Amino acid sequence: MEPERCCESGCIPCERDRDGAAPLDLSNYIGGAFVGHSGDAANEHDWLNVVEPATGYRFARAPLSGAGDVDAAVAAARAAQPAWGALSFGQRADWLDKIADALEAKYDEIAVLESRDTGKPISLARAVDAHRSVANFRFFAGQIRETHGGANERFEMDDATNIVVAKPVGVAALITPWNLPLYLLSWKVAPAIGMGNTVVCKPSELTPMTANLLMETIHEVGLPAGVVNLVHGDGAGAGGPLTAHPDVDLVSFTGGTATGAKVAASAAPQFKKLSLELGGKNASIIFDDCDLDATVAGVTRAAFLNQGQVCLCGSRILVQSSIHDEFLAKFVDTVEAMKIGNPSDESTQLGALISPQHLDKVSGYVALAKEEGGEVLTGGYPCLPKEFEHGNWLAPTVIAGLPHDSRCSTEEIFGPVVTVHKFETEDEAVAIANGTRYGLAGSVWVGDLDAGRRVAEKIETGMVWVNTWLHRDLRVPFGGVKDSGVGREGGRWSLGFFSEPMNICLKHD
Ligand code: TXE
Repeated sequence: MEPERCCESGCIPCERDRDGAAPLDLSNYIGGAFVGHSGDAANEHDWLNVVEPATGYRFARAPLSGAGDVDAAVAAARAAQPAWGALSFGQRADWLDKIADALEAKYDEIAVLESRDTGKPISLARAVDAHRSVANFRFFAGQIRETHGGANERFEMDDATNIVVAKPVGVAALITPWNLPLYLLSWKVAPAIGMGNTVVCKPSELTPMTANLLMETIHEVGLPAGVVNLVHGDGAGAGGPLTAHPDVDLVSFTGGTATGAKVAASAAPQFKKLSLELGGKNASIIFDDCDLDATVAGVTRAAFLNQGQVCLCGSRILVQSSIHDEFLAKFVDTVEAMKIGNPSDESTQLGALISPQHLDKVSGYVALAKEEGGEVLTGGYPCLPKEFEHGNWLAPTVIAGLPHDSRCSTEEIFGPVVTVHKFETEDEAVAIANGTRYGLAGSVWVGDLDAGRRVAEKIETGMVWVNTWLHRDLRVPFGGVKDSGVGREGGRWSLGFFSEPMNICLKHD
């Protein structure tokens, strides 16, 4: 099927203000105050436009901050760190709970803002983004309180006792992407401050709204000034100076692999603690003894949740040859029945892609798939009401017949596009699954759980689900191998990353 834009004018999405309404101007949050940035507020070029992906309307502007703003935020964080780090784990856990309570009161506001800012369906923004953002603060409050920051280990010798204490690292830079804005920011802020660090957040310039809401919430609950700071801006102007800043001790980054390499290069000479959660090209491996209907439902969700813009999405579907045709027929039917459109409609299952540039990238891969010999079984530009003609839309797209080592089958597309491949044996499935530079996640769909476990262990990734996908327990390690990143966060791995373990050896009399 040939993708075609159904917009009458055939124009590309563009930025406009709805009914001439003035956009909301956001501020940085530094040292406990909302402050203007160092740019010229009267100059349009010193702002970043925040645009609804579904309609192309601009609705806010974020400051295009620079190195001076980063310096101010890092200085505020540094000044606040000693007093904050001196609180007990229990006291800091109480603060995390206060933030969770205040965020929970804004549950619907989070969902509406996130849906508007990212183009994702409101039902998803509520169930996933709003829910997890609150849960992240609550979970880390509980874990830090229960484990005293994980620092309760003792090692006895005949003549001495070793105790291990977890000390704060210092000032943490937290850099987040646009696909799960508050979900991922809260995943970093909660353990970072819970362990006694102070932080400077740099959210994606494409989706700054809920980061702003988090700062408002933190301000309302009265968190001590400087513990959490936020600088808006792009990667070159704000992200780069932040990761390279000599007074930043730790960098936690989630984003694209190419950007991750730049972040690593700037952090390495100063030996900063570093965690990189990068891209993925995850396989969903389907064996012929699976429960086919449950598998079709699970694999569809894994492929297209958040328009396929989740690093964990199963964008390569490997099917055992004996059920390949039956699976494919059911899968395509299921995909074509998905409801795409108005993100604020409760029944919508698929929303818009994040930006016109990203839509171009994703549709470029669909064009490439045809050059590489693939057949597009379903997809294209959806026909939507006129209100959405300037949005970034692409119907869920299924491509078959591609070589498993083609570019479309091995490179991260990060959109509603999946490739389907046939395999005969377990070894072949594992070889195809491992045939990319990425190694973040994967799923196995199988009747025999022992076989599922065996296959899972052979896959070179940080996480594999068997007969499920994105079934998250916040206590488990989260992260990838190969080009999908370095380090683990989640549960005690987050507490470990956001602290320095120190050994104190007490010699007995
Ligand atoms: O992300 P970027 P982009 C993948 C996906 C996507 C690609 C690029 O394939 O197509 O990455 O997306 C900040 N120093 N993922 O360009 O650029 C930036 O401002 C410090 C997967 O939107 O990686 C933003 O806050 N920071 C991913 C954050 O990095 C810099 C989710 C992420 O932006 C910087 C998103 C620099 N030099 C995209 N340059 C996932 N793992 O889920 C940019 N930034």
